Amino acid sequence: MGEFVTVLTDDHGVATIRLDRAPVNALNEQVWGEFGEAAAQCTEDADIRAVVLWGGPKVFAAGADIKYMKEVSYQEFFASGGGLQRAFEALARIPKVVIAAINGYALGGGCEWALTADFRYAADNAQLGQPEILLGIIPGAGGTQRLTRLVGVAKAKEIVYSGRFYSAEEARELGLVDCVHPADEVYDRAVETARQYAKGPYALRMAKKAIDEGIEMDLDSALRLETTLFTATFATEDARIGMQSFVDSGPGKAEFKQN
Ligand code: DAK
Repeated sequence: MGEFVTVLTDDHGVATIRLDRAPVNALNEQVWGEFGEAAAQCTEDADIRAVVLWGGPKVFAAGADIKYMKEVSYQEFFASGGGLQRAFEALARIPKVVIAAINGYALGGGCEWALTADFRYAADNAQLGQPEILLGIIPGAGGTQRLTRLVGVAKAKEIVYSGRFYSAEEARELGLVDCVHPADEVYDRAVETARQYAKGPYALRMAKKAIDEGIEMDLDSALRLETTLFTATFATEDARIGMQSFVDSGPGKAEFKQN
């Protein structure tokens, strides 16, 4: 358990990675270290089958701690070797379904934290953006890369160049969030969906790997990766369970063991 980042798992195999650093969940070096530990726990713990990222009911995260960051030199950031990117990379690589539940602000590094998830569920009061340009810097933990892959080049440029805040509804239109819920429901909705995925087959891991790693490759290599992972699903018990269940009882009734 970290001081600012905790992992709480419910009875359905859904872990919540909760950030709690008042007043606005600003990210400092300690937070990104704790994100890395939380990502490792969610990756390695077999009882965790899906994950929700949450900053609590008021604010998701207002970005890197500017009061800390303004004292950091080029040499110091260079020497620390991208600790935040490494933590976000570890979160993005969790081989389970991850959903960000966003209340309030998700700005800068906060928006980039949400970009490590498979899906973003926003509260109707959420505001998202990459305002780094207004500080004289650029996004440095996925806001020029994961964002671009998610919403496309032109929309990413608009978000990054303008530095403006987007309402939940605008963010949904841009493709930055997947759905918008009332603020007091968004976390529960994310958990509800995560519980559904938590019952899914081991093949969900293969699907995530095929999509996330495939998008970084040329098409031919990506299709080969897909073939390899498709074939690998036949080594799982879940594939036997899924196909036998279809033959016996029709579609969608299989109860998977996740192995
Ligand atoms: N850092 C530190 N303190 C912050 C903060 C932040 N990001 N955001 C807000 N605060 C503090 C405010 O200074 C204020 O503190 P006190 O004055 O009470 O001491 C308190 O939180 C409440 O803020 P406000 O009074 O401003 O409250 P409002 O409701 O009026 O506005 C706001 C809330 C979140 C809209 C506003 O504070 C705001 O615009 N905040 C800045 C958002 C921002 O620019 N975020 C991007 C930060 S840059 C890295 C890679 C990536 C990054 C860093 C490193 N490496 C590879 C190493 C990421 C960079 C960023 O995220």
